Amino acid sequence: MAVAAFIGLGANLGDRGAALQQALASLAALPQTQVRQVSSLYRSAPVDADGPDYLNAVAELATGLSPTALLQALQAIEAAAGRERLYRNAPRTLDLDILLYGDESIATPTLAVPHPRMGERAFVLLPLSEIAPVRVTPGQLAAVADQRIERTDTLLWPVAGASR
Ligand code: A4P
Ligand code: MG
Repeated sequence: MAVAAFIGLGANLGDRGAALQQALASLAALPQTQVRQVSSLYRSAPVDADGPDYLNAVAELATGLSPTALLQALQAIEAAAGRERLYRNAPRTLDLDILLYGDESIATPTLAVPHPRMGERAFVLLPLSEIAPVRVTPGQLAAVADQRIERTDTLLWPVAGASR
């Protein structure tokens, strides 16, 4: 049975917009997986990190892949985008994180869901609140109000803003 999984997309090196668009196409091509919704594209200051501004977005998938299989698929897409793991939070051509996987809580050495830091980050909470308002509280949004982020007019995906 398909599960609603929310994926955080980020890039702050190279042609960032093209990387996110290619990543969405790759997500849509995964087995047993559909892209249900994609948020607007946001530009954000690095949080706990250095380097250029990030482009960020959040996508909702309907997927029959297990959490582990989905994580492996995300890492393969990152690798294909030329992602290098130099050090933690290093600037990157593409970062794909599993934010939510249905209502599951997962805590293994390689996978933590919900993503442990998502509640502190405007670059996750704003795009997520656009496509899944019930998954974000007003208190969470208020707590990140000081982080620099702006919504862009770039259309990232044909289904942006589509209703479920
Ligand atoms: N891992 C555990 N849980 C998950 C999950 N839910 N989704 C493990 C994906 N991966 C998960 O990740 C390291 C390991 O985390 C993986 O091997 C996986 O087994 P990584 O992508 O190699 O390393 P990373 O990106 O440096 O770590 P991580 O945890 O993704 O970093 P964060 O905390 O997500 O921060 N500022 C702005 N404005 N925009 C951003 O997108 N991103 C980060 C990355 C920092 N600052 C940012 C942004
Ligand atoms: Mg990551």
